Amino acid sequence: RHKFWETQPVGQFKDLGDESLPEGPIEPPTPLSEVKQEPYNLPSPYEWTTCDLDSEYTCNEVYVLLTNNYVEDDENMFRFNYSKEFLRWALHPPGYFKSWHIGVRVKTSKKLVAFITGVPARIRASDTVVLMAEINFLCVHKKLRSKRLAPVMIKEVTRRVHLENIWQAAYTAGVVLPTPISTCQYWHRSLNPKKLIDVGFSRLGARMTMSRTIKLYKLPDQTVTPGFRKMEPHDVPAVTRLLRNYLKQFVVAPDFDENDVEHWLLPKEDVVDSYLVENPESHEITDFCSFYTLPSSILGNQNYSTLKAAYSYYNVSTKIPWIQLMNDVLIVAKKKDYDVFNALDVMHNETFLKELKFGLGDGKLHYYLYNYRIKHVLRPSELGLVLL
Ligand code: NHW
Ligand code: EN5
Repeated sequence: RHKFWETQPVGQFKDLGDESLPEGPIEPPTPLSEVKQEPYNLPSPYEWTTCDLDSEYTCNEVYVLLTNNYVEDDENMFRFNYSKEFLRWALHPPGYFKSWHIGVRVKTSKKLVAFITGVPARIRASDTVVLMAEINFLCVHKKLRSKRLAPVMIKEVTRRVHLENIWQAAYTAGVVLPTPISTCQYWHRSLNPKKLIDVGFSRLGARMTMSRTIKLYKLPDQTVTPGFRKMEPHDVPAVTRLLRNYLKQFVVAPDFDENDVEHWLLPKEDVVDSYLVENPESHEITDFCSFYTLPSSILGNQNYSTLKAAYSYYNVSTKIPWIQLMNDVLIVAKKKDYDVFNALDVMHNETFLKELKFGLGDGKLHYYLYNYRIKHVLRPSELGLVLL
C-alpha cells in the first residue's frame, strides 16, 4: 500500500498496539562518514537548489509556487496562502540551516517546481528531549504530481538533516500515513459570518437567517480582562517560564528556551500575535494566548479572493478562566479584521471550543514522528505541539 513509507523508520500499521516495542529511536544513528555525501538523483529534467529566503527573488519564487500549488481543502475551494514574511519567519528560527530549505528546478528554464523544508527544534516525548527537524512546506507543482518526486525530496531532506547529526523529525499532514502519533480535528469560530457563508466556508444553519447568524457571532468591541495587553520584548523571560511550566504536562511538546520564545512568540505584524495578562497589582504574568496569520486563497469566487484566518498557537491559562481568556483573543482577532479563528483540539482547547461557538471543521490533522516510536497513540489533549 505505501511503497515508500514501508521502507522508512516510522511506526508501521502492523505494529500498532504492540506493547513490546520500546519507546525511543526506531533505528540508531549511523556514523556521519556513512551518510551519503552526494544528493539523491532526480529525474533528468530537474536539479536541486538550496533556497535563500533572504533573497527577495527566491522568496518570491517559493511564495508563488506555494500560492498556486500548496494545500487545499477536500473540495478545492480554498488554498493556503502563506505570506512571504511568514515564510521567512517560519524558516529562520534560532539555529536554522539554509541547506534544509530545498527546492527543485527545471534545468532548462530554472523554474522552481517543488519545495520541502526543515527547521531544527527540541521536542520532548515523555521524559526525553530530542533534537529534531520539523518538516513542512512539501509541495510539488500540480503538473508534476504522481511521478514519485515526493519520496526523493523526503529522502534528500533526511540526508541533509542527518549531515547535521540529527536523526528524528516531526511533521503534520492532512493525509493518513504510517502512522499518526495523534489525529486532531480543526474547529472554526466565525468572526465574519456573512463573508464565510458567501464564499462557501460555512453554511447558514437550519432555521437560521443571516441576521440571526450575524447576531449569534457578535463579539464585544473591547477585551474584558484587566491587564490584558500585547506581549513586548521585556516579557520574554516571564512568558518562557509560564509556557515551559505549562507544556510540561503534555506527552509531546516543544522544549522552548528564551531564544525560541523571542522568535516564535514575540508579535510580528500579520505573522504572529501574542497577548498576555499582567496582574494589575503584582505585575505577575499569569496568562498568555497567541495566534498566527495564515490566509487562504478563495478559489473561483466573484466577490472575494482571500480569507483572512487566525490559527490558535500557544495559550496558557493559570488565573483567568480559559473561556474569558480565549474570548478576549477572539475580540482582538475580530478587531483586526480576521474572518475566522481556527483551532485544533490540542492541549486544553476542548475546554473552550464549544462554549465560544467554534464549529467542527471538515479537516483533520495527523501528527507524525520520524524515527521515533511512542508507546501509545495520543489523545489530542495530550499533544502540546502546534506546527505552522
Ligand atoms: S503536509 C502538506 C503536504 N503538501 C501538500 O499537501 C501540497 C499539495 N500536494 C502536493 O504538493 C505538511 C503533492 O501532492 C505532494 C505529494 C508533494 C504532497 N507527507 O510524488 P508522489 C508537510 O509539508 C507520499 C508525506 O508520487 P505527489 C509535511 C505518498 O503517501 N508523504 O506524490 C511533509 C506516497 O508514498 P507511499 C506524502 O502527490 C512531511 C508518495 O508520497 C505526503 O506528486 C514529509 C507519493 O509521491 C505528505 N504530505 O506529491 C515527510 N503526501 O509510500 C517528512 C503524499 O504511500 C519525513 N505522500 O507510496 C521526515 C524527513 C526528515 C527526517 C530527518 C531525520
Ligand atoms: C501542515 N502544516 O481541510 C498542514 N481545512 O477544517 C497541512 N474546512 O478549513 C495539512 N471543504 O470546515 C492541512 N468549514 C490539512 C487541512 C487542509 C485544509 C482543510 C479545513 C479544516 C477547513 C472549512 C471549509 C470547508 C470547505 C469545504 C470548514 C466549516 C466551518 C463552520 C463555521 C461555523 C460553524 C460550523 C463550522
